[in-house]
Amino acid sequence: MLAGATALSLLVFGLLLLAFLRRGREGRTSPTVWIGGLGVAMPIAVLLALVGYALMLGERIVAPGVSGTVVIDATGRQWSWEFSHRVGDGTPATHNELHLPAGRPVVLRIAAVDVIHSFWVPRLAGKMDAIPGHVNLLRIEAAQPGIYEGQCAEFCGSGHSGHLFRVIAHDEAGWVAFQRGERQ
Ligand SMILES: [Cu+2]
Repeated sequence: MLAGATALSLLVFGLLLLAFLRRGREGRTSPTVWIGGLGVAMPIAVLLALVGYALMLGERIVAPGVSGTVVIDATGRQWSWEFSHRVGDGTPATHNELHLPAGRPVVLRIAAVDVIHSFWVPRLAGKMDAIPGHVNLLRIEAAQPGIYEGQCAEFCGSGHSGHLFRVIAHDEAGWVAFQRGERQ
């Protein structure tokens, strides 16, 4: 977006400068060409390209089924989060601690058991509503191993301000250990 906006700005300011430099001289290009080309055709081409790119990106953000994708159930309740990691045998469900592998896409199946909550890890992804009886998908990816703070972003009662959790992104070895049920 920045590169595109910069290129368009340069073009517009360049044309403006040209108009000042050639002030008083008769232009050879008709106004219709300017309006049709730069006023109609170019915006349509730019907007179509941007819409296409946005749709592609949107699909990538929500679509599960990418190979190597880890799927985790995230369930909100008053006032805790439960995470079911569908990996390994007998991997325990965790409370208020979401474990995932760093550098790999993870699809969360987000729901709630009582009222509407909202799953939010500001450094990893946008907010996603956690709704009773309905599963919302959210694709997240932690680029680096580490701990990321998360919180409920929908007022959900008197315990809302304490409705917090953390995301623990493991490196490869840590993720293998977690899947084996070894907690560090
Ligand atoms: Cu909540």
